[in-house]
Amino acid sequence: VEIAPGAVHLPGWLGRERSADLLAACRAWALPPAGLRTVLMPNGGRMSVEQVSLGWHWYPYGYARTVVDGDGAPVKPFPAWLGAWAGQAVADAGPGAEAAAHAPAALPFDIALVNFYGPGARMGMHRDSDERVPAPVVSFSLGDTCLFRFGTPEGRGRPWQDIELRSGDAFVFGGPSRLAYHGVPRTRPGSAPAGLGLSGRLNVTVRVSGFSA
Ligand code: MD5
Ligand code: FE
Repeated sequence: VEIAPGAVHLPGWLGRERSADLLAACRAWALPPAGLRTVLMPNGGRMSVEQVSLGWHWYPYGYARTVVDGDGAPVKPFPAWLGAWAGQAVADAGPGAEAAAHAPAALPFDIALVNFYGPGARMGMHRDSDERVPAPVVSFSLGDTCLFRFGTPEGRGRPWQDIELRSGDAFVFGGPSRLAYHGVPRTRPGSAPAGLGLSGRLNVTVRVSGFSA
């Protein structure tokens, strides 16, 4: 379902097996060292979402190889299988998401950011502009349903579209949607599928850094 040029929602794309595998991987990634942490923003606020990075460590506002704003440990490796899933989701999303016009060369996916939303956690409207290439971002959701707000590249205000993201959904942000403002105004605690065994919401975004190793 294309909700804007290059922004393609793939409901249920993960299915049961990949959902269970991704959740198990997230539980391991959450552990220290370089595990789940809250992010202190430059304005002194603390994000309500807990986060862990793979491949390159994201902090406000840049990427590093160690957890420069946490325990200082080396960032966990980015697994090749996760890049393969993201590549398959981009292919399934169709040509609009691939930003073919801008792509210098097909760089491999090399970063993932894992966000955990407990009860009451949210993410304000922002755009993801710390990566150096316009390759698509692929998002995978597990657990509680959330309200996802998708705006425009022009600013954090209206117009926007409110969409529900559910456990198992994939979302591809490519082409003209890659730099759109977006956020998560709320989750729906208790809405996770009973069989999954997750209380809260996990979102995994898979990205291309454009940095040289
Ligand atoms: C989430 N995460 O549900 C969202 C989904 C983040 C973040 O926003 O930065 O970790 S990812 C949505 C996203 C990513 C990159 C680009 C665009 C949306 N976009 O252009 O709309 O935790
Ligand atoms: Fe984002």
